[in-house]
Amino acid sequence: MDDKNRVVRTAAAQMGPIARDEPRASAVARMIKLLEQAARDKVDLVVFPELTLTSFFPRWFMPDQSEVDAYFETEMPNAATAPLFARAHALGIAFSFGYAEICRHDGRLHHFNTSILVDGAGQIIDRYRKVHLPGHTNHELWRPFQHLEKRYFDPSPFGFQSVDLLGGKIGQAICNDRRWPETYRELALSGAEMALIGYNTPRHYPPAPEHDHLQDFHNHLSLQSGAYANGMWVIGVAKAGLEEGCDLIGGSAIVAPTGEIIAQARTLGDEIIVADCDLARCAEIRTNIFDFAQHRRPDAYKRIAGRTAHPD
Ligand code: CDT
Repeated sequence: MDDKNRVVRTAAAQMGPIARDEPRASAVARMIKLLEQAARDKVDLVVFPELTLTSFFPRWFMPDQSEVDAYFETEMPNAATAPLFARAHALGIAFSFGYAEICRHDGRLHHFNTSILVDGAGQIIDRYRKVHLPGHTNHELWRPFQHLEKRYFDPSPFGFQSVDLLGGKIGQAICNDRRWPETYRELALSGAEMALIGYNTPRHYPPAPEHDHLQDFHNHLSLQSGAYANGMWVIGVAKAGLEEGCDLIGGSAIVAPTGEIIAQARTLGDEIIVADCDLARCAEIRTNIFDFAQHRRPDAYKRIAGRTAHPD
């Protein structure tokens, strides 16, 4: 492959709040509007946030599983999202978005927090299921709002991967994954030159409210350090704004392999930001300071893959 000029014109399509009673058709119509805006900008790839089709429902404790399941999709595309697939196909634009997925795996039904990547011909070419599920399992009444991802989703057994698209290798991760250095390193080791990461991040973190003022900083710190230490483009995309009384940060950003923010959202609503992401620029980092083959020392990193708890 010619490593010169592998530019993927990429849009981060930030979404504003989605109301609890907002139908999927409305969210999809908003997505199509952003897609068409991106098309006017000659974009190749549009990246939407985590759980794009509905309100961020893990903030509510729902004792009735059928009420929970109503937020999930059992097939993709489906009637609600078909117009998005059709429009993107007509425009020849690749896109990714997150949704709650029920699927059969290993003989039983699983609930995953999922993100798919769709190519310009409308084919789903990658399905990523969230590895790091934050929050808690039980209804905790002391919190002003819940974060029940550990209750409503199964952690992914599939790990991280990247796929061929637009002349490069592209991988996905979801929200809390972006805070973990292992996410980017796993993606980079799978060959990823660009990571697509949607998020829903409340400004208020009930267990440590003294960190609330650092939410935007920690968001960019994670995206930028992940990009730099792995020599990859990182596209961070928020669902932002005041959603059902919960303040979600914005700050969607396109980060270069040098760790620099190239484009950043200014609002907390539906907004696209666009950048020409030259995948050949990954080599600036990967053939120098982070030349994995030359300088990585996996023999010294055995604990990383060996256990999930700290040894006492
Ligand atoms: N969606 C998601 O993963 N949000 C978390 C919120 C903090 S943990 C309760 C995040 O890491 O942004």
